[in-house]
Amino acid sequence: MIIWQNLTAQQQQQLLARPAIADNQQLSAGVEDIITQVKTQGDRALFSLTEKFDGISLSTLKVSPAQITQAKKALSTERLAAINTAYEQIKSFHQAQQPQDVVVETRPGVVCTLTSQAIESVGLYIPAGSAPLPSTVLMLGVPAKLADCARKVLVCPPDKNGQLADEVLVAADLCGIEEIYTLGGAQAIAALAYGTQTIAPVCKVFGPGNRYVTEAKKQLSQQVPGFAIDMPAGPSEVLVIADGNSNPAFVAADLLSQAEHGPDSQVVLVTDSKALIAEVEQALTQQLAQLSRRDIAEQALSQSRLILTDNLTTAVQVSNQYAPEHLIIQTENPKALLAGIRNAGSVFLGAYTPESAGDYASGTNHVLPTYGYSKVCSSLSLADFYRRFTVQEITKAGLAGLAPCITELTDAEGLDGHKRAVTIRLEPEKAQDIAQ
Ligand code: HSO
Ligand code: ZN
Repeated sequence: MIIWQNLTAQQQQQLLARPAIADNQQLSAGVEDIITQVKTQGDRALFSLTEKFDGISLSTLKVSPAQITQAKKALSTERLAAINTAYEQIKSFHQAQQPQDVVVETRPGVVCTLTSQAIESVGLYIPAGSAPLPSTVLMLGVPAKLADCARKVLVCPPDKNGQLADEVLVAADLCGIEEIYTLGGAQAIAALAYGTQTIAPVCKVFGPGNRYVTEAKKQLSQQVPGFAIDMPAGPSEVLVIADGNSNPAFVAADLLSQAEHGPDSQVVLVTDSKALIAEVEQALTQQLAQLSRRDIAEQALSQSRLILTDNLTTAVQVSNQYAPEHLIIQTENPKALLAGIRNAGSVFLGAYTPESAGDYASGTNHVLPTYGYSKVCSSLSLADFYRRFTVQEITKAGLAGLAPCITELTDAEGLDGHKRAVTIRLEPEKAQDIAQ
């Protein structure tokens, strides 16, 4: 247990610092090499890198429609129904986010519009490290479908038999994704950025991935003109704010649900109740023993922090300083604390709102800023699948009204050409003189 007010400001900062991503130089050099291979050798590199990293020699990268039909047949009715229910709920929340045009007549005869257009081609990266994530297919595929992106390309690393999970294929099909490739890692991102003989390049890539994928996204977004990424990503994390009324078993279960993602997952509890910390510790030990992924969860827990604060206001401050990906507030009156929350990717209020709900099926997106980026980045939403641009139209009278303001400012900047582009339109005779 850590007593927050016994620490100096520096110690507090250190306590909340994310572990540095190890091996950085080696990692970036390795990824650079993969990118070069894909850029220069195309498909040939994709096959050889898949053999090297996934241990499987594939004869084709593209998933066929027959494989999707097969996947649908292979799944139980219950599983198909669950995928459908999650799909519908995620769709319902994202559909309501359709961007609206903004049209303003800023002065008579001057009309400015802000409008949106779907990004033409998008790449959706689905991780399959320790388990395939069909839920991520829905989180990326549903908004891509709703935005009506013309090309939606899904990539996912193969399993030991060179296959993608049936659930991944079924979810992709629901989202209307017609291009699916059995391809993962940095090589998949490089293929999406540069294109190969089989895979045409896309404009923007979305989705979480391991550190190789994240590094490839970073490098390629800097090196390929016009290639964008959704957001920087780090290991998944949760912070729970709880008080003496919280159910320790619920709190422990939430911490463990995050811890089981990976050994580098971060879990933090901040509470004003010393008794709760002791109870949560006990519940953690008890529940950990029952988890199939207890080894992974245990490693993550060894880096966990159980922090005691004087009161809940300080707990909120600690959360704002940490800026968690997920914030669960399990206090007597969680809404009262919400007003003070500044930085969090997604907030879960009350004892009956586990993170698992948002991870799978409540409707919110589970692709969220991690590693402190929730201070500046937003959770993934429909808007990320659009680009916004402005349109303006001005009448002659509108321009006449605007001219004194523009010409005064062109004078200030010494830009005669800009001034003329206005005055020439308002003095037609003079315009002819210049033309002669
Ligand atoms: N908690 C993860 C998402 C996820 N959980 C997928 C289960 N499946 C990152 O937000
Ligand atoms: Zn999760």
